[in-house]
Amino acid sequence: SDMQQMKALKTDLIRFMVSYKFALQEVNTKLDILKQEFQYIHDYNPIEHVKSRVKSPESILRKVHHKGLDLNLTAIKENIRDIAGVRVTCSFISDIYELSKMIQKQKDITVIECKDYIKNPKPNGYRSLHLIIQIPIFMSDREENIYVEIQIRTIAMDFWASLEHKIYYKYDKEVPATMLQELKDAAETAKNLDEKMESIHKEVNQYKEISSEEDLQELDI
Ligand code: 0O2
Repeated sequence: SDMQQMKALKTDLIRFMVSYKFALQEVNTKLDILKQEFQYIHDYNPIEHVKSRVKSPESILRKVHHKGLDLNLTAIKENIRDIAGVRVTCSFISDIYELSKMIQKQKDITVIECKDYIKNPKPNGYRSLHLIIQIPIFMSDREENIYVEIQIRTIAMDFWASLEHKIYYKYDKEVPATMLQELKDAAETAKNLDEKMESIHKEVNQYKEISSEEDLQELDI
């Protein structure tokens, strides 16, 4: 009957929405554990900030339309892989790759795709490391693999991307050429800053290693 159909649809929809919420919780826990473990063991924290979101229904529908998908949950689930999104900011580029490796090594995570817009920036200057992963979530009567997009960036990359995003929408996607060029220049500046910070960071680490060797000598170990 109609009533039964409505009820079934409602259950499907609720399951659909909460599965992304659960997947984000799983990923957030993993990141939090990595962050804490790193702090305890290495006395250093590669993760500055983590932010996650479930894509809004409007935004999902826009993407369905844009990609010319059938309007059903199965098609959406399989083809829109950033419904659950996590953005991680790190201090240094080396942290990004370190963190990405640690995520990819985890046995319950399947890496579907790794897009390196740091080695290959987008033409507009956008840089970030994107991982599309699948993570299992365990519910009362089933197990499901859920896609999650993890974007890993430095603070400078994030600063650039959020300004670019704002400008893109402010000009309703028709950004004047001069501003596009300015953004590209800013992306180059951000890249130079990242490289400079990385090299200073490395220098400090070398110094730290030397001085801890001295500590050991002092301790006569
Ligand atoms: P929102 O509002 O952040 O959710 P896809 O369309 O995702 O299947 P694509 O284009 O290959 O395929 O994905 P890509 O390049 O990995 O980009 C996905 C997300 O990365 C975007 O999500 C943005 O969050 C971010 N991103 C990519 N390119 C840019 C860019 O040039 N500038 C900024 N500021 N962010 C970018 P959405 O869904 O487009 O947007």
